Amino acid sequence: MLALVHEASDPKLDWWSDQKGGTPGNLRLINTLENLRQWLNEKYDVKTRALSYHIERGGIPLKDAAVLAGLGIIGRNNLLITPEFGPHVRLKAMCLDTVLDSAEPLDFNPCGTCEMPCVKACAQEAFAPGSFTRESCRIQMSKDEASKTKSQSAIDGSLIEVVKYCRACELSCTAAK
Ligand code: B12
Repeated sequence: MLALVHEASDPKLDWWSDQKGGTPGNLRLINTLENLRQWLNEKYDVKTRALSYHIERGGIPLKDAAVLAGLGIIGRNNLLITPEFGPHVRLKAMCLDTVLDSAEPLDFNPCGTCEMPCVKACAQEAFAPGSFTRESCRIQMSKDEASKTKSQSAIDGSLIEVVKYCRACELSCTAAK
């Protein structure tokens, strides 16, 4: 399981386009994972398989996997929240043909005493029923997709069309140290 920090001060990492990887952050994760796979093979003779981002293409639910890997917990905003970086991480995973020690569950509950700015920040009130509603979130994402902007690519500097998805529930979260 790999997690890459996406600081609020570096939003370009999360901009979606037709370029390789989808986002510059995901491209970095793909490249890092490839290096790691090669190293594991050469140094330890461990065979690996990179898993797709999309569940319907053979991927896994990455937040759940990250919880099981001991990286964090699922927060009230329905995102993986880590003690070090709050929800400001993006994930990628691989399978290995070896058995690793399992992680301990984290003793970490940042949402317990929080006033839930994430719930208030959502323009679509996706948390109004008491838990996350994918359909409401999807309405916002569709709006974001319909308002693509021309921006300079963080990968090669060219002018490209990007989608800047709403991250209100992530960016309002105060869990990071
Ligand atoms: C499809 C998808 C979406 C859909 C639907 C989201 C959804 N949750 O249903 C849409 C397009 C709406 C979306 C929106 C966003 N997404 Co999205 N999305 C995905 C994708 C590709 C699959 C997620 C999925 O369908 N999971 C299965 C469903 C059933 O999961 P779920 O609804 O979240 O419910 C589970 C959890 O709540 C969990 N759970 C709840 N409590 C607990 C407790 C424990 C102990 C455990 C183990 C589990 C657990 O159990 C539920 C069932 O599995 C993943 C990548 C991946 N392969 O995982 C990224 C991913 C989840 N998205 C991500 C992000 C960042 C976003 C957005 C912020 C937009 C953006 N900028 O990209 C918003 C945030 C929405 C939100 N608050 O959840 C990140 C999350 C990073 C993080 N820190 O958590 C991921 C992991 C991708 C990545 N690049 O790393 N997304």
